Amino acid sequence: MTVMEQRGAYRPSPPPAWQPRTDPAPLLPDAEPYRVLGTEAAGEADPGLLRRLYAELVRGRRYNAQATALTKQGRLAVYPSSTGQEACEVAAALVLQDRDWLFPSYRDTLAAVARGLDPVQALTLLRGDWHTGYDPREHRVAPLCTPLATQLPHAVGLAHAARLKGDDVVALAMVGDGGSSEGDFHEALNFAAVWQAPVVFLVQNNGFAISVPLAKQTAAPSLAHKAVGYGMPGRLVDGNDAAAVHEVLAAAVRHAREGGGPTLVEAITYRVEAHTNADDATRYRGDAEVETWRRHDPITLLEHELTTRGLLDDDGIQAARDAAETMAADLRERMNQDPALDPMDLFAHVYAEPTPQLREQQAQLRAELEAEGETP
Ligand SMILES: Cc1ncc(C[n+]2csc(CCOP(=O)(O)OP(=O)(O)O)c2C)c(N)n1
Repeated sequence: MTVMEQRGAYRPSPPPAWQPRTDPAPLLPDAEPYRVLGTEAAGEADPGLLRRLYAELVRGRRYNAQATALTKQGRLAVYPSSTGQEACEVAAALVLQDRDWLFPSYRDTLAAVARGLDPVQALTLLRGDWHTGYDPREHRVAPLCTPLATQLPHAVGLAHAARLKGDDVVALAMVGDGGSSEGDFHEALNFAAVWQAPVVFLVQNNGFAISVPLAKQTAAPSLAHKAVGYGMPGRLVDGNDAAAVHEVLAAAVRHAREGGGPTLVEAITYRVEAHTNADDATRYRGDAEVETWRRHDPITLLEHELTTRGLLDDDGIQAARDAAETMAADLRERMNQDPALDPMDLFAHVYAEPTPQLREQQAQLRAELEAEGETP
């Protein structure tokens, strides 16, 4: 048979059937960030929860101010303030049950404190005294994580393992907009969706990764849209509206707990202070932008809602401020005491079985301390 004859015998058939594996429409975020305060939805919010959120926001703001002051007094090496982002911090802590796990980044000290961590212990790492500074298992708060996004695969691993063991545990992992450009972000979200792990990812989009604005690090319509590519729902929320953040995160936690898999929540917020006390934010952004966000302040928004609805009066506001002041005074006093540290602790928790080199260095340090009359 000639080639032409063979061609003549060929009958094109339609390609094998194809359809999307899941319907992408329900995974897409809404066009506008979800809001509660100042809308009709606020009338349905639990007044007790709103008052609790308010007290925690006021306490959180005071904590940020005190920690920043401690850096100026040389008592704290560095502090990444979350002023302006307190709604995300507090809501993330409050939506979790005791048995759940929080995976914070370095900026999320407040979330850890709102979850019950001792305010001084939460600053140990930033004081440069000791590694994590607290037992992560006590309050189920993973170490405050400085390498960007590395806490995300940890959260997925923990949540997946808990599910395999049949434990009713949800992990909530926090990350910044800059962290969403990391490979670990991709790997964590991909595996979380493939395994349907009970994880909630909270991206606090505060506008900047140090001096880099969001537009210079992603062309995505929103960070929440990234969820669709992994096959999980993406939700967009006003990150300064504590009631809205709480509602969206609570729904995501419930969904994860019920076996529905992970959710990516993008909270639109703003870092009104510099990246840390070591940064000069005036070099990369203008006062007008900061001022616009100061007028959309999480505490003012909630206070306005509560007072106009008769759920908070001057005495209530004063009580929240007094409680915050008491916490700040205690923090100040305890942070002004020199910590008692044992240099030999350098060798603790490094390896289960120390290497010969470490043993040698340990013996050398012990001898030096003894020679100086210090008992290790
Ligand atoms: C893997 C890694 N790369 C770079 C850095 C340096 N770094 C520290 S903070 C930061 C910006 C992070 O911005 P973002 O994730 O938006 O969080 P934010 O500080 O705004 O809360 C960078 C690049 C780091 N800590 N870890």
